[in-house]
Amino acid sequence: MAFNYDQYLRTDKMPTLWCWGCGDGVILKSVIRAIEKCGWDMDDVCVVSGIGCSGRFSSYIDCNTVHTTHGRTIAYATGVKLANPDKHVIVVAGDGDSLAIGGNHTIHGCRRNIDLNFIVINNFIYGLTNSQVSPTTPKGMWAVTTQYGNVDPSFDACELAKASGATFVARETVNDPKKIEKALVKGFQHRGFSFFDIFSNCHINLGRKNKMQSALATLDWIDKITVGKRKYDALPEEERKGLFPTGILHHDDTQMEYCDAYDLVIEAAQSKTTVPKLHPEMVDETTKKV
Ligand SMILES: Cc1ncc(C[n+]2csc(CCOP(=O)(O)OP(=O)(O)O)c2C)c(N)n1
Repeated sequence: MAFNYDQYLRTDKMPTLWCWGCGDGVILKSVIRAIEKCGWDMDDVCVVSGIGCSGRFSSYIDCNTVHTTHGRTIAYATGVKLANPDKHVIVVAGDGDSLAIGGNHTIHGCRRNIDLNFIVINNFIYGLTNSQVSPTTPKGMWAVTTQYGNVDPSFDACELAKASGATFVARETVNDPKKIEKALVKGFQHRGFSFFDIFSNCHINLGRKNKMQSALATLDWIDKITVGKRKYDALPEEERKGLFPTGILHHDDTQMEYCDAYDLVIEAAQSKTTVPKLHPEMVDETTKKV
């Protein structure tokens, strides 16, 4: 039987404002299927999104939603999660939102290992505002702010997340919705900060201005720049250039989650003892050397 998406959507908001052929709808459907697979009740889910085409996510999905300010999704989501630790919080932000204006918030969300599911819809450009360069725009590409070609090296968002302390890091593309769903299910079930870098096609504001005239041409390019992690790992360094590995890139279940750590702080405060004395597992190796 066909999957019934309507029960998860605000159907009165359809059709979406996304351009025809935009990959964001593929991600929306993948998120819905992953929620269903996890058996989550929509009343227990909160979707927090920023500003941008990606920000429309919270308008379309029918659960608790917060459409927040540009670059500040993590701040809002951290508040939602700390106040409601039993709820499932999914954060959706564009590459500009999460890595430019919100880059600082992203690294500290990763560092805290708070149980958020952070989905970066990475279309390599500021989509909504018509083609300003973003931290993931490849070098040499045209953007309205880099009309002679972008000279800034781009971020590998997954490397940034991993280095910042995210305990689950995955990358997939809208060419493979089933794989997105699978990665989301694994990440949603992970207790800690789950970071998803999902490549999406913006053929309108990236593609057609960079010799990829159609949605399909942009999707072909995304296909060419991605390769499964196992294949990627087997490639010699030289051949990895211009490629991004996909799949689950990092998974560490050993780190304490932030709401759990915060419970220990509350316990310590209420018992009027210091945190290190009461909870030695919260003290890191550096502090132990005092
Ligand atoms: C504080 C602030 N600065 C700038 C803007 C204008 N603005 C809205 S969306 C956006 C960029 C969107 O790009 P991205 O985050 O990559 O998301 P996309 O639209 O591609 O999904 C900008 C600069 C804003 N709304 N608020």
